[in-house]
Amino acid sequence: MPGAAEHLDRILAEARGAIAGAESTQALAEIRAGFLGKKGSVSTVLRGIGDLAGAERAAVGKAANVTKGEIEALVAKRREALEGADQERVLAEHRLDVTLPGFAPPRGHLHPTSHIEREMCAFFTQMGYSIEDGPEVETDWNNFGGLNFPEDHPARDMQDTFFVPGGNVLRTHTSNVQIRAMTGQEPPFRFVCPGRVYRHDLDGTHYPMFHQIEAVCVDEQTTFADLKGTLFAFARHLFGESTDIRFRAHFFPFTEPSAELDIGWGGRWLEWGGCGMIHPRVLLNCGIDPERYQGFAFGMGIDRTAMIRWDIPNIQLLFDGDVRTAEQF
Ligand code: FA5
Repeated sequence: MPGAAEHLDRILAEARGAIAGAESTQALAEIRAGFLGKKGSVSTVLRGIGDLAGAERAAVGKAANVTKGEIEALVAKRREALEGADQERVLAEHRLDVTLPGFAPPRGHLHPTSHIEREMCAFFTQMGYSIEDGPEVETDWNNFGGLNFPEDHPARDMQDTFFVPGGNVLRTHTSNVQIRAMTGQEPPFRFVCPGRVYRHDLDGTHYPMFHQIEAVCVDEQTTFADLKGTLFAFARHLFGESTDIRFRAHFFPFTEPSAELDIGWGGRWLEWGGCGMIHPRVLLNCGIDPERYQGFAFGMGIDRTAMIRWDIPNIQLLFDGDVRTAEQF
């Protein structure tokens, strides 16, 4: 093959220029195929050596293989450079600024009812009251009978009861815990019991499921003055020193005398709870001697307390599950 060496030199020079000018790995692969692929110029030379005479065949074959090796080396070097540049570009485009402040995850909030319930319980535990508990599905005796509600007496209708099959009720008030906690306990004692209660009731200040807290204090000398003093201190602690508080004579079968307690709220009186001296028959029902012991009890709505405290205009706002309500407290 005349001038084979020069031909291969030209191919190599051409390859050198083309490889150096390749701007992407894709372009580089196409350039490589133009020289070393099946129809590439070096491959064509290699295919032709079969027609050459012995000595020339060896020389041209060797030279072509050297050229092929040099082109492979040039391609590998250029590929490495292009891949490095690609990586640099990706890193620059997706740069992550680790000094940027992160996104704060949303924080949970106590529901206003839970918030005020804790505060109400703390007021009493600081004064030595214990915390008692009772079930929400209750016997007729603990919810009504033991509390001196006569059988078939309209007083049971005072509380729009939900009856449960089998003779039980959804407790209508936390006063059921009076019977549970006092039965078998020897005075003196004082306790509070917060919890859920249920009534067939619905308007801006009433809800079918709501929360009450009950307080009971029994010993040999507790009087109505103690009841008033405790309630006034409690109301002022929750709503402020200048709170308007009013006692209004009332009837409950389980207290005598009894009163309802109103709080001045938004230019009107809002009922907050009921109270009175525990009826001697209730003490007797719990095995406590009413000739020796006496005491007071009161109970109020916890949700109602939250409404008064934070000027929440409608009780339903507390129960519609909108986190924006809870986030305001
Ligand atoms: C009672 O439930 C008595 N057990 C309270 C009591 C305890 C009196 C101990 C004497 C001694 P009353 O039905 O008035 O009383 O309810 C008490 C308070 O619960 C109300 O003043 C009000 O604050 C709240 N309340 C009553 N019904 C609802 C309701 N449907 N939704 C929200 N709060 C209510």
